[in-house]
Amino acid sequence: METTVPSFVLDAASSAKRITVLTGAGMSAESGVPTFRDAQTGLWEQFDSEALATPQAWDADTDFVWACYVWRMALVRRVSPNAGHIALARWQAVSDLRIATQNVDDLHERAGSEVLTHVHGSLFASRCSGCEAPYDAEIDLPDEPFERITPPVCPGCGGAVRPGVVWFGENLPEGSFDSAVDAVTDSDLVLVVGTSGMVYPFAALPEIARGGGARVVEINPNETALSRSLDFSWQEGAAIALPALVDALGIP
Ligand code: BV8
Ligand code: ZN
Repeated sequence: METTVPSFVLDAASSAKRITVLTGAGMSAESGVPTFRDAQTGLWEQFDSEALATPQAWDADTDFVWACYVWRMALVRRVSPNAGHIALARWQAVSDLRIATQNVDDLHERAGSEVLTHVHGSLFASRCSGCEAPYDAEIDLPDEPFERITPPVCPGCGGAVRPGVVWFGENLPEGSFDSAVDAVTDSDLVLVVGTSGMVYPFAALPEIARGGGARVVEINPNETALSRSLDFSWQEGAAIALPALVDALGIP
């Protein structure tokens, strides 16, 4: 069944010279990656994802938290970019389109997109929790989830290797938030795709975009904390809406 692109969205996208797309976990949902606030799958079902994504959880039970992130790496390695990721790559190939994502997966890149910034880091950028040195050795990804895995140790200082993600209470990577602010304040159109808009400072970007004169459109099947403060809320999934929009723009 053909998806109709709302006229507000099509007009804004057709006339936009510079576009920034802000993505959250919903962008990867149709690839089979559970969103951040969906109940954690499997072993971690009974744990609140926010409680797990903290330095306190890591200090309290390093092997448990490392096992959780190794499982998420394995899961992302098993899935593929969805039609939404691919549509953004098609669009970026012919337009001034930047992507700033909260997602720690690499599905935008695997679809062929260039990502301006991963404000919450990356699952595949493990580093030493002591000296911060990047850890580039292969990490064994299991076929099924393990409750506890002892993380590798840093060859340089013997510190425990940690996931390359930003936990709650940790600062964003140097300059990442500023580059996202520069992008949205320099755009005519900002798309906010697949985020509940609850995590700051990223969730402040749509408001900052509007302050900079951009039209801001949300693509999300559900209403969110941001819905009322945007120009248009398109209640549709990313893997449906984005291909329909890119097709309607006549992009190959
Ligand atoms: C920081 C990595 C200082 C780990 C994550 C005010 C200002 C500054 C900070 C704060 C503040 N108030 C509170 C804070 C502290 C905190 C915070 O925001 N807490 C929240 C809970 C209130 N923030 C921090 O600690 C941040 N650090 O602030 O440092 C600072 C201050 C100023 C400037 C710079 C620095 C660090 C936060 C980073 C936390 N780490 N991830 C990991 O992944 O394990 S955040 C985590 O949540 C993920 O990255 C995720 O992307 C992110 C947001 O979640 P969403 O992406 O929105 O996902 P969610 O599941 O919530 O929603 C999915 C959505 O998709 C839903 O709406 C659903 O309807 C939709 N959807 C479903 N299917 C589809 C779909 N949409 C489209 N298509 C579909 N098919
Ligand atoms: Zn080290």
